[in-house]
This record gives sequence, C-alpha cells and structure tokens, in this order.
Amino acid sequence: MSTLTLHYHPLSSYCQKVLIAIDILGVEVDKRLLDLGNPAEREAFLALWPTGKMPLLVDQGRPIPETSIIIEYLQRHHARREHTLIPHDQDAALNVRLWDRLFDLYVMTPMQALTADLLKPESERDARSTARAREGLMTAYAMIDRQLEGRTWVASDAFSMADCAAAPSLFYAVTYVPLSPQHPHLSAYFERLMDHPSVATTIDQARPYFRIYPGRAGLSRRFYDPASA
Ligand SMILES: N[C@@H](CCC(=O)N[C@@H](CS)C(=O)NCC(=O)O)C(=O)O
Repeated sequence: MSTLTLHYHPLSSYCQKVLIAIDILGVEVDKRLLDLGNPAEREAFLALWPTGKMPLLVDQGRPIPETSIIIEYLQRHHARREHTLIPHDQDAALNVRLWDRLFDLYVMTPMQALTADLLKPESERDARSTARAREGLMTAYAMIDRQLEGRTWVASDAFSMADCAAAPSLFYAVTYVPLSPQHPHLSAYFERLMDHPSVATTIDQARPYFRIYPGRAGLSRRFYDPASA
C-alpha cells in the first residue's frame, strides 16, 4: 500500500493534469474517487481541505493541495522514473512554471466558466460572460500557437508539467471553441498531446463519465459516441 492518497474524479480536468504526471513519474498512489455532489463526502472533504477543490494529495496525513504543487512534490519526493516534469535548470523550470500558469489561468479558467454556465438552469445562463470566456480562449489559442512554432512540447524539449496542464485544459476547451486552421501549430500539438500514452490512458479512464460532461455535445466522436453511451 502506498503512503499517498489522491482524492480525485476521472472527469475533472485538474485531476487529469495530476494523473498524467503520476503516470509519467511512475508514482504509486491510492486513488480515492470523490463525489462532491454527495453532501456527506463533500463535508468530509471540506474538513480535509477547506477550498473543496480537487485533486488533493495526502501524504501520511499531510494534505498537499494545488495541482502544480502536487506535481512538484511528487517529482521531488516520490518519482520512480528518471523523467523530470520540472527541469533541474532553474531558468528552464521557470519557463515550465510560466506555461503551466498560463494554461491554468487562461485555458482552464474560461473552460471551467463555460462548463459552470451549462450547469445552470437556462434562465440563469449569462450570455455576456460566456462570450467573454470564448474570447479569452481565442486569445489564449493565438498565444499558444505562436509559442509552439518550431516546438514539439510547449515549454521545454521534453514533455513537462506545462504539457500536463495543457492536455486536459485543451481537451475540454475545444469542446466549446474548436481549433481552427488559423492555429496550425496548436492543432498539431493537440494531436501530439492526445497521442501521448499517459494522456491517452487518462482520457480512457474518463471515458465512462463523458456522458455526464455538460459540454459533451462538442466532444469529438473518437472520444465519445452518444449512441453507445
Ligand atoms: N487551482 C486548483 C484548481 C482545482 C479545481 O478547480 N478543481 C475543480 C475540478 S476540475 C474542483 O474541484 N471543482 C469543484 C468545486 O469547485 O466545487 C488546482 O490547481 O488544484
């Protein structure tokens, strides 16, 4: 049994960011599926971590929150493979942390806002803020496309923490604002991400839950077929 417990849900984009890292680093973790819709589970989770945000890593009773911190913690203390997701060189590490932040703030955040809007009753949906979120995604796509020119991965030569953040954030973002030929580098990068074995495994684990994803109408048929759901 591992000393590590991950409270998570396979459908959650931030949980997927950490699951990809866990797979790449070869860390053994006991995974505990968290249903925040269940009042008792929610209360118990809030007692563990008051923001109520998942994933949460617990190492021998010590909560380690926030995905970027979790990944860095796992790399530092529990990695069983050589691959580093945050480079040892400090300037290279700073660039990885920058792109990790950019994906969290400018792709995950508007994508989550669009999902949250779909969860509201129709009468309470807010067209102005969803339009802003879509514009935000378009701006982010253009910025990421420029960064990717001549690169395989977004922030360093090897797959890094920034790519862990990129994969799930883009996976769900494109269900709301599809990629277009205006963004050839980003489109090619998206395919590279989806082909990465740890990303593919993580998406496979989420597949049974896509039928409850509010933006499922935008999911490509290769990921979700409503007829077989
Ligand atoms: N900054 C946090 C964000 C985590 C986050 O937003 N998690 C979502 C799931 S993708 C969540 O827990 N949502 C539940 C809620 O807000 O009640 C991190 O990096 O860990």
